[in-house]
Amino acid sequence: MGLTIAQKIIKAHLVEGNMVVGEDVAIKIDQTLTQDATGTMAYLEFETMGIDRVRTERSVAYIDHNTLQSGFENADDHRYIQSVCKKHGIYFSRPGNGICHQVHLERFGIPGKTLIGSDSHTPTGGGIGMLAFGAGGLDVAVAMGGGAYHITMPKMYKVNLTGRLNPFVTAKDVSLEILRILSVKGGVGAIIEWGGEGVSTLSVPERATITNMGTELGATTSIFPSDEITREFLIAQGRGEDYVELSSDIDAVYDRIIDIDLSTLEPMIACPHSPDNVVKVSELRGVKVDQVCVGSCTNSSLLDMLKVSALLRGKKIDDSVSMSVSPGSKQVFTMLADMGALSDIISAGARVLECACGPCIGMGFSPSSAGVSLRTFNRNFEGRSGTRDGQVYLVSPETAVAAALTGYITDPRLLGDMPEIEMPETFKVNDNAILEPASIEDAKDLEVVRGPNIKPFPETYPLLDEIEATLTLKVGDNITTDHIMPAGAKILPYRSNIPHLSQFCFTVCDTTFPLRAKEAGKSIIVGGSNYGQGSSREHAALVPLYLGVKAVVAKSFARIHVANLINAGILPLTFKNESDYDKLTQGSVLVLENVHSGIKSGEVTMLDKSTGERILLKCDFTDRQIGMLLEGGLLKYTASLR
Ligand code: MIC
Ligand code: SF4
Repeated sequence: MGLTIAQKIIKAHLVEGNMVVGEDVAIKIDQTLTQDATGTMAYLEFETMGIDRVRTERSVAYIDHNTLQSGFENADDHRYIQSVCKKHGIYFSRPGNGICHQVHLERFGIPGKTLIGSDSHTPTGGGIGMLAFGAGGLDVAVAMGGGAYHITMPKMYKVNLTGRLNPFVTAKDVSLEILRILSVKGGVGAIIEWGGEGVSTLSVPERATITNMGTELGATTSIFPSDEITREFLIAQGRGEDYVELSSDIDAVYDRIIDIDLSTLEPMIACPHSPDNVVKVSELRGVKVDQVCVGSCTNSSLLDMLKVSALLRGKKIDDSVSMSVSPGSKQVFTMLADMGALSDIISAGARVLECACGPCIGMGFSPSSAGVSLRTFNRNFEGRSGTRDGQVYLVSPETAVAAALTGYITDPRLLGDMPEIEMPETFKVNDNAILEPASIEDAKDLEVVRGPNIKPFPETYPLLDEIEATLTLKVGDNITTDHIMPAGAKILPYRSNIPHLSQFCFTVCDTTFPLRAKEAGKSIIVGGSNYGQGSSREHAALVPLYLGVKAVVAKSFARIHVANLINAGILPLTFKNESDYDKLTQGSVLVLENVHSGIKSGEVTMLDKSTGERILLKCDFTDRQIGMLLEGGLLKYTASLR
């Protein structure tokens, strides 16, 4: 039987397990990346492992999330990360050098290699044929130490592309279309492989827009073949030697095939507050827009920016709209300037922001009260923009410009003819903002610098056989990690200070939760389906751990979050019978019985003391996961093996 591209890469990196769907496989990791909002914790975890030097082929730390520096906190974290990198063999991408996924694609991505990153959009690397996964910081720390990465062997989906995109219809619209078809849960447990003759019409940055947003499908990852287009991209980056061809076998077997004819697609838009709430732009024509943001790891490539600049050339943004443009990298930014395209953006009245995540994670540029914001980003979860009642829509750069010019949601095809975009043959390569680590010899004498904002990792505890705890919070379906542990300008600077962060845990859903959880001492959280979707932030597990959360009982979990819960020693269980969810009331006292034998047999009984009823819960843990849960998380488990 033939293999898919992903299966070929997994096979070449397999360390443990059989490649049977649903079984645990451990794979060797060639590259890692971190960003600063998750990186501080990841490097603190790496340091506790006592390993001198990273054991990967390439590890890179990016500073791109926390760049506001409204106090000493971010600057301290940056300094800490920079010093850790120098000492332990990690490349350090300075603040201003760009968004991790954009820079990694440009400068480090290699087809056929494996990559894990402490950021859920690491699958962006799939655009260049990498098998790239988002993971919690602890998993990234283990990989930096040379440990394998464990995943449940995924199903294989193929999206078969035919035809070619029409003018004003873009890779972003392809992403939104697949979200419309599959929903935010539709990719769970699957790797999405993009193939078919339509693939050759898409450039690497366009492919990367699509693999980037595969994260919003809940997919394990997404990947494109590596072909002539990939080779040209690598040559243009001065890295032609990194090219390898990658394709699936003709007789590769897929669990599901979805056909998309690119020529039939129209501009699409995701409405508040979910990336799968997708309709055609033409259906929303006439909705007033207050703000437009172009950028983020989804749409900040040179191609995206050149399109924006060409459409803005000689025009003026509507008086009622505030527009921001954040180029994805220093390379994109300098090339925009050199090509004269930046001045078209500035002259039209856009506010140019630095090369960073910025408004995407609520670091400034929040919309006005109930303001309508059209963003080229990948997530529009409630409150994420920093404005609680902000109405965020996700669109392509073309649709964003159409709204900026007219003040209303507008089908970009009404803008007239799409200007011809001349892509340069080579990219301007200047890696002077990527600092190399010290040599092994020099590293010995280097000190790691810690600021006062870095607080110790929360204590984890061995799993009790009987857990009596209060149901302190009952939430519904599709709870995101932005609900569990919000980000934004006021909170993000404290990513290395779990006690401080704990005041904000779940406050998007219930402002009284942190206090109630503390008072209860031990808590159980009950959730609906797809609990923990969205980001990879392990803080969405570490902060509940700090607040005494012992278990989460849900209808189903998102992949990275469930791994983070287990890494933190919090027990994730699902309902055997989903209708039992309705029987539980917030405030009841629950008892998980015979937990030690239950997690091995796959069934745990939960007594609801307020009704006297027993509810059956299930789990399907690997031996390694059972080990982690019993010991109190991954760090203690790893120590127990020594
Ligand atoms: C996001 O887009 O939600 C983030 C911020 O990049 C997160 C990481 C984080 O919370 O630090 C992600 O996607 O994993
Ligand atoms: Fe940054 Fe937004 Fe991309 Fe997350 S999704 S890495 S916050 S740009």
